[in-house]
Amino acid sequence: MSRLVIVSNRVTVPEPGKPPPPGGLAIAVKAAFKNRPGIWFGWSGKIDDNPNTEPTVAERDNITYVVTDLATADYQEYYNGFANRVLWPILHYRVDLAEFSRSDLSGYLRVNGLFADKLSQFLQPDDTIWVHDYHLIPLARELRSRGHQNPLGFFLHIPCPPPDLLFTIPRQEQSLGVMSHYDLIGFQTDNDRDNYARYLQISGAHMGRDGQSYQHEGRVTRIGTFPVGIETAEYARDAEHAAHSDFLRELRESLSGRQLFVGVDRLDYSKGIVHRIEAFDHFLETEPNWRNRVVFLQITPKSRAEIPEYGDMGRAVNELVGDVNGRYGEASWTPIRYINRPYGREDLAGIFRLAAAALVTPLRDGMNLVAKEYVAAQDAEDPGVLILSQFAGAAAELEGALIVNPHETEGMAAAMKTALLMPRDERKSRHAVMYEAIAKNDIEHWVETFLNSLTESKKPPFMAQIR
Ligand code: ADQ
Repeated sequence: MSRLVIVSNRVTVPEPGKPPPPGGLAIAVKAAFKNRPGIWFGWSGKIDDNPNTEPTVAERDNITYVVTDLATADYQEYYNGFANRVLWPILHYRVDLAEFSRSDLSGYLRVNGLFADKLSQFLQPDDTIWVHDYHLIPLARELRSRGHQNPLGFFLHIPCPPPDLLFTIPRQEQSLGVMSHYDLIGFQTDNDRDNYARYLQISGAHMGRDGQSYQHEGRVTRIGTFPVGIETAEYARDAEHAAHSDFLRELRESLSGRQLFVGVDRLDYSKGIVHRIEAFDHFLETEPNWRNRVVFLQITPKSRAEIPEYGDMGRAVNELVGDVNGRYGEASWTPIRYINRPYGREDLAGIFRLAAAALVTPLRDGMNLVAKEYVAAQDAEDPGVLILSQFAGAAAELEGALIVNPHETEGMAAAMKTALLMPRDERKSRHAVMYEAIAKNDIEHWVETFLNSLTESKKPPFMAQIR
């Protein structure tokens, strides 16, 4: 078996007793190493302005973590700049929030070159290289230009919008346009993949007959859909176990028989937290009978705090939570419990199991693992209800959810009431179809199908399909 080399922006070397930072990508990627030895390469999360510092290497389980620091300018231009103020908003359909500067783009390209330089010394010719997410789109070109001919795959964890939006990325030919150096590009949904295929067509790419591959300078790149999953069976076990913990007992007691709604998201404008709270507000306003009978627990660790749009959004949420609690709250009841902290996986799984409904209502999301974790955590005999945005990639798979449009306050409020009143039989049948989907398409399935497809991409019969 060839070694697997995974590259992602941020790599956290596990420390005993320290929970990993919340984030869907790291959780998914870690699972790829389960039965494979390999290297996980990326940014350490530290800033160091000495250009000669060598990457740090640490072994944990069967993973070799290789992490490198970033200089202040790199961090600002690559991470806080082009990746998170241009690519993240535009790929989440928020052109209005994008802030472009040429120096940020050159910082982005420079850091991709730097990653390629630092990674090169660790690569062997038969390694399979899998690059993750929008921070590292040009990495394949950088690696190829340093002579690496390894199988090279890329997976985009976030959405891919239609071409009109992609073309708003200034100088997009330098970022999105250099993906032909990969052998395989994976997307979360068919919609994302098809959007990228149309972008390629409009850009004049030489498409294969199947519409899912293209050729550039003698290299064939395949595109495909690989919806990311979770460790479904393990998660379900954790949730069952957590149901008996002291933590859960305390939480259950604190509810005094009230129903629980749960929302779990990084603090990010794509997650629709403001819209969700407005809908809960509307629900309490129009359904006075439910006041004092339901608690909404929103768990939201802060992320990307140095980017102004994130600070603005954090303040908007604080204000709204205070407003709703002030208007409806009573001495013995706080309608919204709002927490800016990560929780351990087991505690979170237990919270999901206890909750009558999960509010997973992003304005856009590549997939959204919280939706899948909520389904996995339920008691199949008495499951809760998933309220899910039609704009989460997960909506394509989770047909048993109550699908909502997060831009329609009344519709979301109505779904909250429907969830609370849904008969057990309907909850069970909805849950059963969703559980079946996430058990089949679990994380192992995602890893296997992507890596098999990457191996296939290198084989001659596939190459012959190109006109
Ligand atoms: P994220 O935007 O980070 O991921 P998501 O898929 O929901 O979003 O994953 C978040 C993960 O962090 C979940 O596993 C969740 O349990 C965990 N988490 C969130 N808040 C937490 C908290 N307070 N405490 C502990 N854990 C917490 C990106 C894309 C998604 C895509 C994933 C994976 O934006 O669309 O699903 O990558 O591809």
